[in-house]
Amino acid sequence: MEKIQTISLIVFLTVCVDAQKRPPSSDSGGGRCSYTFVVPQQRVTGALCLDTRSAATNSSEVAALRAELRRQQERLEELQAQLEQGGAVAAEMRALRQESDGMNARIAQLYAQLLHEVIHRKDQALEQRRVENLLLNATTQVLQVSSNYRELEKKYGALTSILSSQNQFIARLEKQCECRDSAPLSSLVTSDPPKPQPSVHPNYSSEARETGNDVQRDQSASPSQQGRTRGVHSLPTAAASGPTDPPFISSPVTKAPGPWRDCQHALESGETSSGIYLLHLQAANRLLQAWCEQSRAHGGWTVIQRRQDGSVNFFRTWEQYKQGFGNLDGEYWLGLEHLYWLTKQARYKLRVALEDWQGREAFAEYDSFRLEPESDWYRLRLGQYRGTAGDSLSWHSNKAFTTLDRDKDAYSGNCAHYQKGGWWYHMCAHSNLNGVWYRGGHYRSRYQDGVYWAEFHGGSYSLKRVSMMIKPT
Ligand SMILES: [Ca+2]
Repeated sequence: MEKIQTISLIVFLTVCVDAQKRPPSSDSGGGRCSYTFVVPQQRVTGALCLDTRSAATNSSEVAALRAELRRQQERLEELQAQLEQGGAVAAEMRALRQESDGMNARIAQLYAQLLHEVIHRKDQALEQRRVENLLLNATTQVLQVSSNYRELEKKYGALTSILSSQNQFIARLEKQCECRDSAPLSSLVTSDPPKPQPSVHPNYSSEARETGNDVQRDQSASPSQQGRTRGVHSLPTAAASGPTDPPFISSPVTKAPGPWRDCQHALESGETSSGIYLLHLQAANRLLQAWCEQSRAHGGWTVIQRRQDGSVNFFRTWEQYKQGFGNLDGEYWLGLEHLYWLTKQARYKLRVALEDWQGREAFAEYDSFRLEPESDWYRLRLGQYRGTAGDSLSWHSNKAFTTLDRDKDAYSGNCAHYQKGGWWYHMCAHSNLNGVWYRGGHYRSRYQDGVYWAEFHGGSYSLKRVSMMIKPT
């Protein structure tokens, strides 16, 4: 449909038909009109022409425009989506910023803590240095005290040694005094032992005569002579020596060699005279020499200890009490180790024979006697008492042996130190036959350190002769 639109301002309309270019027969779309609006305008003086030939292309342009529009819309949507996404990113950024702020605050807090810690550590280091200094001072003091203690110990050792030699010296002086009373001056120089008194006691008389000779040999024999004696007759188990004291002097075996299990064994084998016998302890497979008392109290007694003239110092160490010391035919101690093995062989009884300075005799017998091994400090195990001297040893039963250098007694100090000899001390003693041999009976000493048996004359009376003997029951 074609018509001419009339606009109020239209002056005239010219229709131009381009018949020449587009014949009606060839135009399948029918007659197509083209309009030319001539709009008078004040500025336009000429005619306006519209070329309607481009109408066909306009539709494609429109389509293209629409497509473009759609594309633009899609792009717009895309951008909107991106914008929305951007909003999320922004929110995320905000959150991150907040988090970062929080982290900063936390870092600041940690930094403050670290500073505090550093300051604290510094204080601690100062405190540690102070404690270290204190420790160092204390250690120095301990070392000083320890050094002082060692020094005191050395002094104590030296004093003990001096004391021991003084005891010996006093014993020698006493002997000399006695000699001065009964012998010419010349005999004082040779330090001869007291001459035995044949009338003192019939049981001791023969023994005492021998003693005089033995002691003389012990005191005056030259080292070479003694060495020769030992070279010939000494036993490997019978030697013990101290730094200052004479060693255990082995004497020649005066009797026919057995060897015997003990003196009772020798007696039963017909050896009826007293003297030194060679014994063989089968349990320990060891040989030892001992004095056998074959006449007193029915004989068969193995003498394990004897005092009679003060010729031997009994203020000795553990090792010496363990191995034995003295003169077998004079004063001696048989040795704890030998005693242990001896009394292991059978059940033995103990007889303690005592004699005072007036010649009065007494004895104490115990129906069993044995020692525990050295690991139990040679603890004494004693049986029932009988006798005339009184019981001054049962109090010491079940007690360990104590010496100058090994304190096993119940007293706060060392009993052996005060009583000057090894013994089975309890809280010190009711008896000690290994003390200082004082001449004359009652003695004056700061300590109760004589050869005493409390039930027989008390603790301040030092006995003249004592012996301890054992025999199987
Ligand atoms: Ca003690």
